[in-house]
Amino acid sequence: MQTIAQPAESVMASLRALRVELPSWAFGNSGTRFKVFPQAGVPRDPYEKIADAAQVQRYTGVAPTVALHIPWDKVDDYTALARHAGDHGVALGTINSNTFQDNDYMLGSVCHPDARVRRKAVDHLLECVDIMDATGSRDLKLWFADGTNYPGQDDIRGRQERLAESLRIVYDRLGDGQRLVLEYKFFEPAFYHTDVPDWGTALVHCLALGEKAMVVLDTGHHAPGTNIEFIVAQLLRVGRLGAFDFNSRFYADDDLMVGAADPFQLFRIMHECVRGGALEPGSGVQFMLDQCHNIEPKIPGQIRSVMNVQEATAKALLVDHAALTTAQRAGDVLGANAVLMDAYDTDVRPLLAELRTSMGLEPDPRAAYARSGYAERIAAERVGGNQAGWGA
Ligand code: LRH
Ligand code: MN
Repeated sequence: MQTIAQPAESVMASLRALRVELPSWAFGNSGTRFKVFPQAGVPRDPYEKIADAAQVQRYTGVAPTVALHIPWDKVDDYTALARHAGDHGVALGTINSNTFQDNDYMLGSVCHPDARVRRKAVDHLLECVDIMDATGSRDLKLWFADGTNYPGQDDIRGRQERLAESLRIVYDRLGDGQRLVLEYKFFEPAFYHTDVPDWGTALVHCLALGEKAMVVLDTGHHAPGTNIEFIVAQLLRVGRLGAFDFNSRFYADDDLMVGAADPFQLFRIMHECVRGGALEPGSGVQFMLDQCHNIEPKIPGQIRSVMNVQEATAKALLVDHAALTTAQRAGDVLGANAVLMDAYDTDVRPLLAELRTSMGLEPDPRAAYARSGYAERIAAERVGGNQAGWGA
């Protein structure tokens, strides 16, 4: 693997400006339908989750915001929670709604046949916008588990009308500077059809709503074999890529550490992000992690994940675009592929260590965190109470 002598200042500047938002729920217990394994020191409330997220910011320097999930992160005073985040050197980010855990939502939420249930779901989404007013968050993230398990169970077209109607109510409530970001997923928990299954459906609804509606691309939400970077290129082209939920998977929505299962795919995605201007300041593209550390320690897992995003981004920023364009225009298939592979095959770890040093940070965030004794301290202190989880 080749290293890079002196990276251009523009590369270092882009890496210094990279921002990765952390999911509060990654610090709580999580698992599968088979088992949720508790871990020592897991937070018992949103305050402790934010303190743990601040550790990732402390050692990586590029993770200054924490996404909340409602009601998992419900508190009496969101302004106080935002102040607590500030005291820890971070801020509150995306507000994630949850219309997938209430008994009333068995047949859906915003797409449910019963108007009373749809109203209940919409009221929750409106409550999330109220929370955004208190936390100063820009984005309301909407993911709907809505769908059916058997053909004929419900009217697919009718459910789309209900979805559009519900989204319109929420969209019209958004204040200045606020957005809704709509996430798609091709299956699970619904196993026949999902009401927002793909980027096309999410885009159709966002275009119908207006400029404040953007699409969320969760890297674990596509059918195997999907060319995700093509979707990235297209959504950036039409100006509707609002956010990423980064994670990786070998099979389904495994929510493993981003870049762990397929670092080359993450590089190809970041290559299209560079090409499409997603790393430019003000691009409006939020890079967020959406992961579950079911068996691995959670704070180190988040630190490693942020480092994986940094590595893929650094490699993408090292692509020699002039040479690539020349080879592409000349129909030089192997030459063009080689330009991209040269960047991918570059060991960017020394460059990133140098970057961290230039930011006043330890070159190896994982080693620095391990030396801090924080893990041992929270394991000793956080005894009693209920460990946070998905509350399912
Ligand atoms: C759904 C999803 C969504 C979140 C949840 C934690 O699979 O990706 O983004 O609300 O995970
Ligand atoms: Mn997600």
